[in-house]
Amino acid sequence: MPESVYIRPITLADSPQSVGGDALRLGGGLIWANRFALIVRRDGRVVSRAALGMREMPAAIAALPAPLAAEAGAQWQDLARVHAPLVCGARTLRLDQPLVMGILNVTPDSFSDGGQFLDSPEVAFDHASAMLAAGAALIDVGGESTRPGAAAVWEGDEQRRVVPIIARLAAAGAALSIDSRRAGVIAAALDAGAHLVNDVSALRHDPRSAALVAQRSVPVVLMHAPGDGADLHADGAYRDVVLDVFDTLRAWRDAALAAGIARERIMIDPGIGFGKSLAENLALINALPLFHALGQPILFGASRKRMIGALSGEVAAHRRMPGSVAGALAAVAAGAHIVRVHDVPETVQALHVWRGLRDAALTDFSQIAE
Ligand code: PMM
Repeated sequence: MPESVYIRPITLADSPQSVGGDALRLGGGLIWANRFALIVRRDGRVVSRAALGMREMPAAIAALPAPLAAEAGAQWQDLARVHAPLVCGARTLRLDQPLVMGILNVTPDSFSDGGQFLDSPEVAFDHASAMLAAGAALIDVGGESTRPGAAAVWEGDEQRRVVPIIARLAAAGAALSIDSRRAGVIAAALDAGAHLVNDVSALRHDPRSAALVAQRSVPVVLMHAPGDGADLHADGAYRDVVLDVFDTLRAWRDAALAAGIARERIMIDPGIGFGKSLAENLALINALPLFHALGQPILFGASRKRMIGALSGEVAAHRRMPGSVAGALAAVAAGAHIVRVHDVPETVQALHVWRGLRDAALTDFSQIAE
């Protein structure tokens, strides 16, 4: 493996003013970084790591060998990339402040909400409407459980689960994403009114999906799961989980670009809980600011997942709301653009408080008295 380079923001600043302007705005959001680790890997091993201030970075990047300097220069630009809004039909979702995506699993067996909505279209519609009323910017509709060991679902069954509720919610004006890794389901969901594709296999499970997303010109979420995208929980064998997931997402982003998907329509997601141990999930969350260096909006989902249970005494999935809110806040504090959650009102309230604190920090520039 040749050498590779990474720029990981390691210190966040309250505001640019608080550090005399010596800070970079990450991903066009509300987060500013003022120290960075410049990391070089050779054959999978980290061979150098320097901690540098913002003003020291351009010279350090220029001093790298040529191919690394070009890649590091691109990452330096991409860390500060301001993302275009997502166009979802009549709705435009701005990415300059964190958004909440509400989860609607129309499955018999999802780990935390399976069976609640499959046979009750009214209950499903009411639940989605309540999430929207509580402040969800969009609803993610899924018809396949991705929990470990879940039974495979036929494409036709998956389609029958998601299409009616998508059609009904689209008619009511909701922004909607389809959580599927099958092109037939994605096409039917888009026809029914979905606006965005959320593929936990990053368009790898079904060879038809990338061309479909390109042709429909819709935004897509590329989520990381190890393996070939068939077994989403196949054990990842990572040298360094953070840098490996970064490299993999970059390769899949580039494959999506090669398939004709426009750069501004691609979002990335580290895939918390998919083929990762507790320690690996925690490392990814702590390193989330690095992922801005890919130059794509970041989506994050840890809601009610096993890691929340593992850190809190294995409480049952439906009792993991407080821990899930803590996880969403950690992601947003690292600049995640969208958090995918089950507990929308609780998460929205927490984000309002976080936003108030951020706004106060960004406008607090105590001046030296004249
Ligand atoms: N997690 C699940 C399903 N879909 N999509 C994205 N983009 N990111 C995730 O983390 C993710 C996902 C599994 O959780 P669920 O069964 O509660 O939906």
